[in-house]
Amino acid sequence: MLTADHPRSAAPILTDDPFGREVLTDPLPFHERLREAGRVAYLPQYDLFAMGRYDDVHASLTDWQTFQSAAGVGMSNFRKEKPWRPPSLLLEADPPHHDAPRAVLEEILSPRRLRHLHAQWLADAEVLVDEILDRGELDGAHDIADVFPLRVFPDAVGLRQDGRENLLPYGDHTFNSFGPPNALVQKGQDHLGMTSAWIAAQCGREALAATGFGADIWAAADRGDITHEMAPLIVRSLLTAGVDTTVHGLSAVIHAFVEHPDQWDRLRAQPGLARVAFDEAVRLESPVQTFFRTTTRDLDIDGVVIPDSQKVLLVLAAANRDPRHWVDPDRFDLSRDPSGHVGFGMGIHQCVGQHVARLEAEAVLTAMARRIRRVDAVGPAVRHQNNTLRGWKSIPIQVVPV
Ligand code: OVM
Repeated sequence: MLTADHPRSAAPILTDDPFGREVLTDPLPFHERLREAGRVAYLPQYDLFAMGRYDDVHASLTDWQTFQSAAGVGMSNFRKEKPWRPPSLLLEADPPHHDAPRAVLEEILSPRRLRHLHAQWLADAEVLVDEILDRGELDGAHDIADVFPLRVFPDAVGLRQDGRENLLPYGDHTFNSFGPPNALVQKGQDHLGMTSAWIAAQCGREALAATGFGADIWAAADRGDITHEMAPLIVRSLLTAGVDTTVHGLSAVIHAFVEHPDQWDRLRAQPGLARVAFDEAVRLESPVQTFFRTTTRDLDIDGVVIPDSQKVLLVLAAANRDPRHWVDPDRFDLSRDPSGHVGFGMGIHQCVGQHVARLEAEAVLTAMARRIRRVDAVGPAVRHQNNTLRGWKSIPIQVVPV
């Protein structure tokens, strides 16, 4: 095994580009090389370290003192480079600054506070399924996964109607920006000024409806749980992380069922498995493939020294298919217990919107399972390309009613 030419390290070297077209098109071979290389590998192209084994990714996500987020969770090191936008108060913050925004948003998005949305979202999903059945042939990515979050989430936040078409491009660009400044980031620069301005304009109290997640955030500022200066940035987090992620999570579970018709039969027989199915798809596909952390000290991992202030790429997707942790990891299997997957992260930054995502997925899958007997592919599915997200641009399907 080659060793890195890093002065204080002896990590196995991987020459893969995790953000190159080859890996983004089919990341699984890279994930296996990364796991098999050792507990940590060095990627000379970007001068960064990477981890892909479940135990190590899990341990790093949980150890926020050693693997900090405030220096950015993308490739850019905020200790050395200026962030492209004011850092997120949640994603790109460490305790103690992280704690108040996190506590506020966690309460607003808690299962108890979401309960009142359940019936409405199921009714919305049933309308969508009616429309789907009328068409017969459709695109599972475009007509289901893109559509449903955009119908329910902006209303739940309390956004105005016009301009909502900015949400997906803004999220997509943000997730591209966690990678290197490659062509995918370049592509987003043209409309970024307009899109960012629209997003910023929706974060103020006056732009938001009197009820909804947005108003709840401003009410928390009035109570003094956070400052009024923090409120718009916390609303921004909802608009950044709340749509593309669920879109790609939904496309993952739709694609998984197209590929595993036996599991669709199982869901129809037992619709209560909808939530398990969604989490199993999040494990299998990892809609958020990677996040970085930055070391706060020199650390030694089995003789491999990672110096202080180094970027470490945590490959959530590799951990979610690590055969050291999962039995038959490449199988989409509703009889598995997927809990413990790191598709939503782990530790203090674990996805604060996960209950919203699960409620959306439960609504869509429950409505589909009641009315749709089969979901058949009628053409090849086409991948969406993003430096961080993995999902589908197109899943051509035919739906057969019960
Ligand atoms: C944020 C944010 C942005 C992107 C992703 C994310 C997955 C959060 O602005 O807080 O979490």
